[in-house]
Amino acid sequence: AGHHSMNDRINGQMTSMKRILVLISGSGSNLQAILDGCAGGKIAGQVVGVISNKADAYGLVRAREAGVATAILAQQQFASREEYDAALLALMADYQPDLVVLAGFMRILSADLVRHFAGRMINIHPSLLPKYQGLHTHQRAIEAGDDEHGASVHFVTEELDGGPVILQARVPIFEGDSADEVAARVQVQEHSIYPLVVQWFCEGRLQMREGSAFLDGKQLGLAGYASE
Ligand code: NHR
Ligand code: GAR
Repeated sequence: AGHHSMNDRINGQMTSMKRILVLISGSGSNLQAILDGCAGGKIAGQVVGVISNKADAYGLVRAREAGVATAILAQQQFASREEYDAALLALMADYQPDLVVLAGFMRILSADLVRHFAGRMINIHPSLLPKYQGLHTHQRAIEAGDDEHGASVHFVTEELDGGPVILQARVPIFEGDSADEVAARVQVQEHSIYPLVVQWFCEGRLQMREGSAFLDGKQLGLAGYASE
């Protein structure tokens, strides 16, 4: 493919690289998978910024190594959730993102912020939604005796982990697995499905309309693409 300029003229139409903003709180392995997808030409977009609510998130190191602008917005600087979210919204808007990617971002976002980016913000959640919304999903799946688990990419809506699912990946749970072993197995799958969904969005194939996800104009089912 060689080098692309920011804007390539294809078939007489101006197509531009989508501007991707990633929010993290931790290690940033999903961020890395997306950075690699962009660098390898598999994603028609560029990560224009990485925002963390934790100053020590390793994902910030990954971003800097990739030459991506970073920002830290720590909750301790703010008196209330409302003030934090207002500052976060303003900071995010500065990057003029086409797509906001939550990648291990551990703070619940206010309705105002979510509405501002409606249809342009996605999350990866470590469970087969609608199962196990919220936290500690691996442990909960093990304790329930489930023999499978997984991850879901979904559009972010005001309902926590309740937005329409775009794509899921499944993994087995084996007898005696620890939560860490299951988490590691899930993460391997996350690193393939998240870049794929980001690419679908960047190609203009993915939309949220009236609370449903659409791929190539076709409404996706409750478990997302091709899983029912
Ligand atoms: N915000 C909205 N409005 N909707 C969603 O679907 C969101 C969201 C923000 C984050 C990620 C989500 C996940 O994939 C996500 C989805 C954090 C919590 C949480 O309880 C829950 C779900 C998710 C992320 N956070 C605690 C809080 O009070 C803090 C926990 C901590 O700091 O360890 O914000 O699972
Ligand atoms: C991922 O497994 C993601 O599914 C999960 O955190 C991990 C982040 O890893 N997300 C949540 O639990 C959101 N509440 P990473 O920082 O290495 O991408």
